Amino acid sequence: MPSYTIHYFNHRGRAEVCRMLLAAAGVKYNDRRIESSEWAVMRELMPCSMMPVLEFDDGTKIPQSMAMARFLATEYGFHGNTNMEKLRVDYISECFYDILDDYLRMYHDEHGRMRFEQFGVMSNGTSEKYLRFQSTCRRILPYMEKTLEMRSSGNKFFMGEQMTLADIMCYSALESPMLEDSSFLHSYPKLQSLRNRVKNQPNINNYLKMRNCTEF
Ligand SMILES: N[C@@H](CCC(=O)N[C@@H](CS)C(=O)NCC(=O)O)C(=O)O
Repeated sequence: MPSYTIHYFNHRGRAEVCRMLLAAAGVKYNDRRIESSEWAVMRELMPCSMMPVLEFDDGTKIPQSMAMARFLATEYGFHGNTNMEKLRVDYISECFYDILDDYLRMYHDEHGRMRFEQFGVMSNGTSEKYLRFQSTCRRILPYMEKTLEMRSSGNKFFMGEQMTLADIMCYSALESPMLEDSSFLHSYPKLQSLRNRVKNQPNINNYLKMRNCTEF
C-alpha cells in the first residue's frame, strides 16, 4: 500500500476533504501540519508555493486539493463506477468547492496568502468577499438540494446507496459556515440530513472524534 503525506496548515481548510477520504477508506497517512512560523521556508518547497500538497512515498508532490481528492476517491472507491457517475460526483464536488473557495478567500490577503489571525470571518457581514460568498451559496445550495433529491428522494447519498466524494465535500465544505451559523442550512433540510449521514459513517465518525480541533 502506498504511503501518503498531506501537507497543509493546522486547519481543516482545503485539506480536510482528503483527510476525511483517507479516514473513510481506513488508510493511514502522515498528516503534516505546517505552522505559520515555518511557512516562509516551506512555501519554497511546495509546488506553486501553496498547499495542500499530496506527497507520495517516492517524494513526488502534487498540488490542487480537488485533483488530490479525485485521485484518492478513485483509488479507494469513492468516485462512482462509470464515467457518467464520476461526472456527477465531480460536478457536485466542484459546486461545494466553489463555496469552500469563497469562504476561504475571506482568510486570504490580496496576494492569495493565508491571513492566520482572522477569526469568525462570516461575522464581518458587509465585506465584499462575504457578499460574494453569500451569493455563491444562494446560487449553489438550492441546486444541490434538488440534485440530492434526484436519487433515493434525497434520503440517502448523492449517488444513492453509496457514499462518495460528493457527500464528503458537502460535509467538509460547509463545516466552517455551519460552525459560525448553525441555521446556515435551515432552508436545505435534505443537505442537512445528508451531512448527518456522512458524520455517522463509522470510520468518519471515529476520525471526527479524534481529530485536532481547529478554527476553520
Ligand atoms: N486551488 C488551490 C488553492 C490553494 C490555496 O489557495 N492555498 C492557500 C491556502 S488555503 C495557500 O497555500 N496560499 C499561499 C500562501 O498562503 O502563501 C487548491 O484548492 O488547492
